[in-house]
Amino acid sequence: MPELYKNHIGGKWVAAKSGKTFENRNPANRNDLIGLFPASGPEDVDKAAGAAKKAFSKWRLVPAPKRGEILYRVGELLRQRKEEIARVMTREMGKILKETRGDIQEGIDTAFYVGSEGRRLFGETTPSELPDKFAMSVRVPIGVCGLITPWNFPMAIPTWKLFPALLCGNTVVLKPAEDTPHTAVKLFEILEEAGVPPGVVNLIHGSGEGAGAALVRHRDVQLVSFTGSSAVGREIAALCGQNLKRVSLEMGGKNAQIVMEDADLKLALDGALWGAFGTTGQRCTATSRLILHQEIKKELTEMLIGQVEKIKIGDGLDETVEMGPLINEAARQKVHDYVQIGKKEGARLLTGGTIYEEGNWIHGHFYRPTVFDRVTPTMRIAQEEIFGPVLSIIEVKSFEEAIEVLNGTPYGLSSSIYTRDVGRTFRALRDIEAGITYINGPTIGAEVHLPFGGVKETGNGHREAGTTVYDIFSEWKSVYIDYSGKLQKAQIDNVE
Ligand code: UN1
Repeated sequence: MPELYKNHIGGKWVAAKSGKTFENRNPANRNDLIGLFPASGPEDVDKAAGAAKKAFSKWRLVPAPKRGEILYRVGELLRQRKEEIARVMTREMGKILKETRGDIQEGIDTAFYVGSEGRRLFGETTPSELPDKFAMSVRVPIGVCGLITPWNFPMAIPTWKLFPALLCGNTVVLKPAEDTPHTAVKLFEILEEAGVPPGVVNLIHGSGEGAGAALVRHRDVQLVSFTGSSAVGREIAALCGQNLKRVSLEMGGKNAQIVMEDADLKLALDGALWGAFGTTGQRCTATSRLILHQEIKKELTEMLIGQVEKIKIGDGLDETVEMGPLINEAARQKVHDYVQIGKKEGARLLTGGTIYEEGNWIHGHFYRPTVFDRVTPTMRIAQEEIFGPVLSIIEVKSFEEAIEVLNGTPYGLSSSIYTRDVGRTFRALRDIEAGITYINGPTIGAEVHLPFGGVKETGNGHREAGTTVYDIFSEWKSVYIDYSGKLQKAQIDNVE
């Protein structure tokens, strides 16, 4: 019998009201059934939102430093169980152990970083324009937050949202991706053990249509924070707009790495390999376009192909494997479809472009790392997010052209340029349209204490992580205290 997992509502582990479940299988081997998880519906969401609403009345009054101390305990428990959870994560979503350990480390870093904010969470004081009057601004919690998170960072991304939401005094309902419910269960075991009071955090498993949509629509959910595809993000934004809910969206990317003729080519090669094929290309920060100056294009392309063909594909639980499978069959099909589109558009396939089904790997969703050359900036493979191990090489003649090509997509999450020229570095920092820019580093590698997010259609103007995340999860209240003992009128009594 497969293991049966549950939702977590009001401090209790409970099945979906309908009794329905869905399967969670290992993407490296579909014969490996990890367990059954509740296929929740609106009635389960309603219970979870109710529990969160009830818990909010007390949680908002717990001093922020005390809320932070609970997060320190969460961080400590995550640290103790890092290896165990890394294995759970690799088994359910496929990325290699080194990366799943990194994903949990990102959660640990977030716990300690956000926990310490409990003793800051600063507002401002400022002189009033009137005598005997005091003015300040303070942060206040929003209420019940609905968090909808993706499968590619099953620990890091939920913690980026959940920990700041809690620190600010909100309560939460989390709906993790259907492909990674097990990691979310592990996180909730830890939240419970660390002493987060019942109802403050609630976990609802299920699909976007079955559970996610009900969460977004629920009248008691005041804020929705979503990371995922642009298509779903647009729908969520529209629903939230109708009800004037706060909504924070983190969506697609079409990130590029520029390599100029003066770059350290070995360094640029290592960056491109990690950026394009780390996490099997399934990061919103992944490098999907490599913009090469014509003078170094031939040399770097040859170096790249030599390395790409050596990448060891397989089960991420094997420490010698360098690239795991894609998350599911639909994702593999999407990647394969884009490869056909690229070929039809006239791009030249240099390596990969096929499903990988050798030896033990016939039961997993493996795909060969793929590189296209002679890609032009307007081709679909250079414009649309593929979310897989496909890299498109675009040749340029100048720095100006490189920046223009980099900026020429609807997205603007991460970006990178390899050059040794200080002037170009600063021009790139000024002119690149992206939320994150790396100089002489790949497009991936964001740290939790800097703002994370993108411009243009990547997001809706918010930034997670950093000091900016607290602006998502709190409201500002301006406070005036008049101790003059008389009616004082701003703008009217302070005549020159
Ligand atoms: C994501 O791609 O969804 O910078 C998040 C990085 C990671 C976070 C990525 N620290 O790639």
